[in-house]
Amino acid sequence: MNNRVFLLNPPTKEYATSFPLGLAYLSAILRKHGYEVKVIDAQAPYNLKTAEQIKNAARDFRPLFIGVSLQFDFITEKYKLVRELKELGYPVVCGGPHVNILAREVIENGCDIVSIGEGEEAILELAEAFNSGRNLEEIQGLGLRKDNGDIVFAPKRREIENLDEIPLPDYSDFKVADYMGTDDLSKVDKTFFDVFTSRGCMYRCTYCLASRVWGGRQRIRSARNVFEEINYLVKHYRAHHIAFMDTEPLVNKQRIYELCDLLERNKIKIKISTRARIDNIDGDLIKRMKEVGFYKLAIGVESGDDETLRRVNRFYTQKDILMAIESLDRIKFPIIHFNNIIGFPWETTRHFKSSLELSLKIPKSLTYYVNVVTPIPLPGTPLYSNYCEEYGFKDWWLDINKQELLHGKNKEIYFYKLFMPRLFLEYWTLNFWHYPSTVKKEILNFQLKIQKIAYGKNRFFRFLEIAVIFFLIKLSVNVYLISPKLEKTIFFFTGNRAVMNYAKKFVFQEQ
Ligand code: B12
Ligand code: SF4
Repeated sequence: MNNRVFLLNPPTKEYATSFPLGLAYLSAILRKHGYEVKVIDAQAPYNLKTAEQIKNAARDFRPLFIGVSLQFDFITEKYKLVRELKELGYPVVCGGPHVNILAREVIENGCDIVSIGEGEEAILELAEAFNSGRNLEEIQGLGLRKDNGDIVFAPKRREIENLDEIPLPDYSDFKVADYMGTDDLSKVDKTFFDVFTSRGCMYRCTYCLASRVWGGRQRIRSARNVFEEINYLVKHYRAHHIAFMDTEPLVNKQRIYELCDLLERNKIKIKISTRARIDNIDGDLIKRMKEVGFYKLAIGVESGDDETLRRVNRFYTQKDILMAIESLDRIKFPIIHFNNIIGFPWETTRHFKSSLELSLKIPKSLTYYVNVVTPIPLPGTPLYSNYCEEYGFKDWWLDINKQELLHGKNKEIYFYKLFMPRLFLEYWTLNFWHYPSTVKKEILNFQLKIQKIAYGKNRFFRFLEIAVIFFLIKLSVNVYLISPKLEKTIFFFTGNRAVMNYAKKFVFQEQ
């Protein structure tokens, strides 16, 4: 019997900012059942691994099988690596968000076996089956290519009902320094540890695939179980910042109240950032959360326009957004992050104006930051399937040029990126929606206006300072539109240390 399992987060240009939670969950459950596990995160920025190093490590480890986690970024390169790993002679099993959406594509591109859905029970059953010779086709949630070439899928795997039964993620394979450049977390002014307090989302926003990845029903961990993880991170790693990364942690309010009580009773001092929908903002709850260390809320407002909000299935209005903002302002919640998406295919100047109008109504006393992106038609979402034929972007993630534009680091507009790292121009450059040049300009201007409002209201910059910086940003964008090379040449001084240090004033480290 071989009890060794090799797990891999494959290399990509999009580096990891924290430990790979998915693989940490899988290694925890495997180790609990006596398996020996080797995990490689080839995306850790201070310890990047090449394909050759990965293959050598897998060869030396002689595993029962190789498990690879897949997100869609640079997926064609990941497929290439999967095929190379197969040549080592070990079965390759793929799981993760991309597999949950496009399992057939993953098999067609060379993977032996795919695991759809949560991996904890699946990977155990799979390891046992490899050793016992059980027919893999019987294992729920698996897909594979049979000897006769047919691709078959077993029935869907049931979701894990009691999330508290899953062991806490095992981080013993990872080093903080590989991700942060230092082992001393007190030197890093950034949230490092991600915690998932629930799985699944009951909403159905048309641009999001969360419910397709995790199921359309929210399952929650108990407050005690979440507390145990936080307590472990604080005691073991001296963590001082953590982020709840699940889709909507605040849906069950009672659970968050209980968690607040546990943090307070046990005198756990930690800063927590969390995601929240506008319609889950409850003044009393947020006030209590603030008392125990919650300090940042990331809110996907998405739009200030009621028609757009309806068309993306958000089901709240600008009025509701303003009411929530008012209550956050009353509580003086430390930091709010608003995420906006503009440029949906039906949107015109009228829609952009409503979002701008909303931004102008945000009170000056609220400390907030904004992200503005154009919509990405992610595979598995209605935004993709409803528009892929009309706009000609079928299977766009398989196009390496598009991946380069979206995730590659070679498209940065120097000056713009230095001062406005929160604006994702790559998304706009991809031009899924064939914006005419007038609309492109309008989107860029809109992004800058929204940022200017946020900066003007929240930061202690002099008026002249903001005016000059935004003038230069606009100039750099316009030069870039004419010639990226020219922009690079003109704004070459942005590499200057003094300018870089000054730019830090504009960049909020914890975003
Ligand atoms: C945290 C997070 C990040 C962190 C990653 C931190 C880290 N090192 O893990 C950061 C900020 C770096 C990040 C970046 C990106 N992310 Co991200 N991210 C998330 C987020 C919020 C949570 C992911 C997570 O931790 N899940 C928890 C773990 C437990 O789940 P999991 O990894 O899926 O693993 C489970 C199963 O999938 C399965 N499984 C996974 N791997 C394997 C392997 C085997 C062999 C088996 C059997 C099972 C299995 O078992 C696990 C346990 O149940 C999700 C959205 C969400 N709320 O779900 C998006 C999400 C995963 N990200 C997404 C995207 C697109 C990206 C980016 C490409 C963003 C971009 N720039 O456009 C980059 C890619 C970076 C990269 N290469 O990893 C998409 C994925 C879409 C897709 N179909 O691939 C998601 C779903 C968000 C979305 N847009 O809807 N992300
Ligand atoms: S955007 Fe948020 S609320 Fe909407 S489906 Fe995705 S996770 Fe759920």
